[in-house]
Amino acid sequence: MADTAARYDFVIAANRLPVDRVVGEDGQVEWHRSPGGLVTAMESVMSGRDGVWVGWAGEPGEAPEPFDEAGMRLHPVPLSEDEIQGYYEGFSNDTLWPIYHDVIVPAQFHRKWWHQYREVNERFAKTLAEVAEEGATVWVHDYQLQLVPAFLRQLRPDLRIGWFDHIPFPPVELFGQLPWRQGILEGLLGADFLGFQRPGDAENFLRACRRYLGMTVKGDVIHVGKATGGHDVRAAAVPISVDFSSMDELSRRPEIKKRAKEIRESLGNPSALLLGIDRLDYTKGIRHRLKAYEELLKDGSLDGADTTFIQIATPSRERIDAYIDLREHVEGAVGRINGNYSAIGSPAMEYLHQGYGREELAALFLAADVMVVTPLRDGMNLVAKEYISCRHDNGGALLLSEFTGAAEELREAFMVNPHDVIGLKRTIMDAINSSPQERSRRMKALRRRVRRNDVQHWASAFLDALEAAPHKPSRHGPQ
Ligand code: ADQ
Repeated sequence: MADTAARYDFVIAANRLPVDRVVGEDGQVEWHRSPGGLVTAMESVMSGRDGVWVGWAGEPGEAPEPFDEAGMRLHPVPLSEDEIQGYYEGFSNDTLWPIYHDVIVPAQFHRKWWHQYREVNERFAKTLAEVAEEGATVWVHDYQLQLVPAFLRQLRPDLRIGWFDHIPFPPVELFGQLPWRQGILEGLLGADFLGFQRPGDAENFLRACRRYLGMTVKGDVIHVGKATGGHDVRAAAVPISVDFSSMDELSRRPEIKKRAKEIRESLGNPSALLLGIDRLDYTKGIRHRLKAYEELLKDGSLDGADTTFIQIATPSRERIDAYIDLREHVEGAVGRINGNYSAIGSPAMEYLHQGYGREELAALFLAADVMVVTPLRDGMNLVAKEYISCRHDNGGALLLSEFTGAAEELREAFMVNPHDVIGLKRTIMDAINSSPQERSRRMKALRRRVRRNDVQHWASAFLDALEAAPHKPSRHGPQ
């Protein structure tokens, strides 16, 4: 049977497919599974089901034919170079991303980007409508695809449609800035269930529906009138997590422990090793943590010859101005800190603008005394949970911004407001100076929580909520 005729009863839609295209030395194209918990979680929900993942393959132009990789069927959606600039870099990452992250940098509004966003969302919906079996479950991911639920419901009212928001949903005062706020809300309301990272995000969404669509909300359910589909939509928090057991297992391997030791030795065995691992993004608060660290070195609280801060900053969105500016700022600060405070063989900072494999990340987590997570706003922050998963020794201290989704669960972390530089400096010192007993007490509690609420738990909770969500009130009645 030709693939265009193939139908699946479980369909995932995300901006990107879970693979990266790699051209081997012999010129052969290979697809490598992308790292990260989402793929692992989706693999586990796909196993035993007849599933397909719909998304962009990462290269402009015509899409490759559907293929199998990472244990699933992958169905590419094409994007032109112009659409990558308008739908993805433009509307998704230069309009929505800043609005949804507290307008840390100003959002750019361009009508052309909005039209491209609509067109690409419609294309995704059409593809989904083609590959979904009668009555299938469709799980749409993230802010790039907020119009897909309504486009898809129009084409295929028989489907059960869920959407999960990986990033925050902004308060109405910020969301209201969007010239296309009504269109976004109507797009989302095509779903049966909308999942958010925090209860506060779901509340922000419900409030926006009341304010900008004049809708009535009962508890966490909105009734969408006949004119726009006539069904009920539930919005609730289902916080994402990590694959605890696989990170735990990985970090117990002798070669990872050996590598962790090597990392410390290569830095001159500092008394305190601090670590930051982030995409190089202005939401992550990298500038704020470097400012605090530099001041601690300057005022003599820390000795640069005996302390090292490793900052791994994965390249991200490198054609957008705000990211270009951030990179310049961070690299300037790193150069200044090292110039002023390093000793030969004992760097005050180690900065790496590169991606790493899971093994190296696990070794870094195991090596670090203090994990520094200081976002100004973050949907969840998986790095914090990965650090916890790797600390089977119950060692290490997690310093965590209260503006992450993770802060709602990870109460035993050393909490900080990254805007408060004095508080940030004090908490860094508290974390560095905390006793092994205190670290162990905190880490044990954190590990219990992440072990229980892991990524598989998240995926089942989302799918259960989607299954149970109010669907067609005429038949089942609103819940
Ligand atoms: P991100 O903003 O990308 O995710 P985060 O949750 O921290 O942020 O996830 C980043 C992932 O990339 C982690 O799994 C991390 O290990 C990995 N990573 C980071 N640097 C790396 C490097 N140099 N090499 C290899 N891997 C690296 C968005 C939202 C978050 C939300 C997630 C999931 O912004 O708030 O937690 O989605 O919903």
